[in-house]
Amino acid sequence: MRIDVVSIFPDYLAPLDLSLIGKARQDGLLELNVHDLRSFTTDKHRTVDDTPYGGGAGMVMKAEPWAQALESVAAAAPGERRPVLVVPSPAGERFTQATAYELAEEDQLVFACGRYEGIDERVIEWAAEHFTVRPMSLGDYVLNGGEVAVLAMVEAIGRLLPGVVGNPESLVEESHSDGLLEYPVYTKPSSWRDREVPDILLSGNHGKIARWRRHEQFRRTAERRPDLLDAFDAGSLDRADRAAF
Ligand code: 6GU
Repeated sequence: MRIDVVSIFPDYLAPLDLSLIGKARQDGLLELNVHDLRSFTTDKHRTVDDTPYGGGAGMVMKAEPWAQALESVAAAAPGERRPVLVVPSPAGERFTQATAYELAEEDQLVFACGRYEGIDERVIEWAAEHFTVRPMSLGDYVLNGGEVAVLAMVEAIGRLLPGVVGNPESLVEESHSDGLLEYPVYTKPSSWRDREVPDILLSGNHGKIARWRRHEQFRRTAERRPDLLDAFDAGSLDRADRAAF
């Protein structure tokens, strides 16, 4: 997969050199390029923003530097398929684990990090000629710009690429992979500061352990994220699930 990120703060994306994603880049599993939007300006002051038509607070990102940047990265498209342009915005569609799985199937993702009050809307319309455009939000709160959201989205997508996570089984049994939160986990010692690991986990009975974990998933989800249970596909419940539910 190829990922291009366009930002006026390329240094914000430096953590993508580290850890799992940094290793994936070193191993050639992921090609990731960060571009400075200002390098696509032509004026002396490298201007990327201007005042909003209609008035109001703040500044709006100008269209032409974005068009230059996006044309440049689209020209480098690695595959036959049109690249996906992800536009991080609190006004976007919600980014979920399902979105991460979808985007992990693409040949090229381009992330357009807006700042200020956003990017001139005509860029988003025009970009649909070259890209599949996906405005995406992490959740219902406001960040100062798209960069931190891109760190989160690239990590969520990158770890799903083949070979990036050493043991692919760890992707199966994690929160949100099956619509429920993860069960609690414990390690040695079995007794710590007068707190015991649940007996069942020491029993060696793997059938019982699996049922206990499933039950804990439902209990936790009901307590912390009841909205997920509303959306949970009741048709996929097996008999043990129904008992736990
Ligand atoms: Cl993707 N961008 C910004 N600027 N704020 C956000 C967000 C994204 N998701 C939640 N808040």
